[in-house]
Amino acid sequence: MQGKKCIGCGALLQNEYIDKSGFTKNLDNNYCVRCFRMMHYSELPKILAKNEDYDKILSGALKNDSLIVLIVDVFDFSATFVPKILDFLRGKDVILVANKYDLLPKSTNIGKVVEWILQMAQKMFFKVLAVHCVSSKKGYYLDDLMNTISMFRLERDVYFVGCANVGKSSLINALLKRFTSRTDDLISTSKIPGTTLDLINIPFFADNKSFVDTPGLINEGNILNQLMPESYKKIIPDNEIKPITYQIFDGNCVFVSGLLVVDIISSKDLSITCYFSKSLTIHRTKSERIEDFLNRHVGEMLTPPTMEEKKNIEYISKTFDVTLKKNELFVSGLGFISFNKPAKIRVTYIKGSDVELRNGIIGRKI
Ligand SMILES: Nc1nc2c(ncn2[C@@H]2O[C@H](COP(=O)(O)OP(=O)(O)OP(=O)(O)O)[C@@H](O)[C@H]2O)c(=O)[nH]1
Ligand SMILES: [Mg+2]
Repeated sequence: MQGKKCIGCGALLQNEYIDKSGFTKNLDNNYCVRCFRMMHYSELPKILAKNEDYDKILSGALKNDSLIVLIVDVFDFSATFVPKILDFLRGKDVILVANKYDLLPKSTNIGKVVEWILQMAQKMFFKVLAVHCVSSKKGYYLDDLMNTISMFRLERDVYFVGCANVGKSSLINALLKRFTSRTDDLISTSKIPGTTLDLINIPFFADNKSFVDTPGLINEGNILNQLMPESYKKIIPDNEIKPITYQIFDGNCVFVSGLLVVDIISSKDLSITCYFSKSLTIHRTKSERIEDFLNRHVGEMLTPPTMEEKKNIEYISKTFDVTLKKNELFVSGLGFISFNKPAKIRVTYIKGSDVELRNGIIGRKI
């Protein structure tokens, strides 16, 4: 017989191993010690979900006729709309939800973002029933999403699936608060990818069907994987992003703290618009000083990375051609820069983090 599960993370409750998932002193408790401490002391979790278990957990749970809410992070879209998850979900009924819409500038046209997301889905030959932009943090557009879920549910459970940290658990909590009498969080959430450890069944519908939260797939190319949790706070934006535009000339470069350097090799009348957390430092200087600047200032003026992190990271450089169609430089887990003109650029970044040029999500079109 299966034992009782922690309501916060889905781990099986146990009272034997203090450093393993699901530990609680009293098996009558609803939450394990890890989740209790996350909720009441804002402690960051140390035990995290692992990608090795992902396939087993998900393939065991999803049936061919399941209704899936696939959640992506609208600010980190290209890193959270990933082939591995899409391949799992092909042929199933999927509602695609872009969460964290509150991070995009208020002036963003939501219709254009939805259109952009549909184009991205089409490019991956991925069919969806509908696309929604929401914010579980601010409660934006939850009613619209709930209407779509009700329309397509047909007496089925609803599975919330997606990469780690996109806000799956936060979205379920937000729906519980909006549509039931709950007023506080039920499921544990945190800034650290890998918070939900196993499936969590949350009875929600009058026909005894449930919302099912699932662990997230940890995206290896996310810049956060190269850093330590103390830096996450600065990198992950908390509030609406305020885009900042700079004029920039050949032979100049832009530092985004010590995480990214964009060096302009050739262009004319170039201006770039940066979309990053406001806790990061944007610094312009001459290109010939890049290496010297990184050596001297990372861990100090250019933090993150911290001095401690600096010891374990390696920088690599790659040249890109910004074009009419690909006018936005995206760095997984960090943010993006949009260009107003074609340009040749050299990008220096932390080895292991994914960097790509893409068609701009909200940046000005060239
Ligand atoms: N700005 C903003 N942050 C959000 C939103 N939704 C969730 N977050 C934050 O994103 C982080 C991750 O949220 P979770 O709900 O734990 O994400 P998850 O997808 O369940 O993550 P795993 O369980 O690790 O797979 C937390 O710090 C949340 O506060 C949102 O709509 N806007
Ligand atoms: Mg979760």
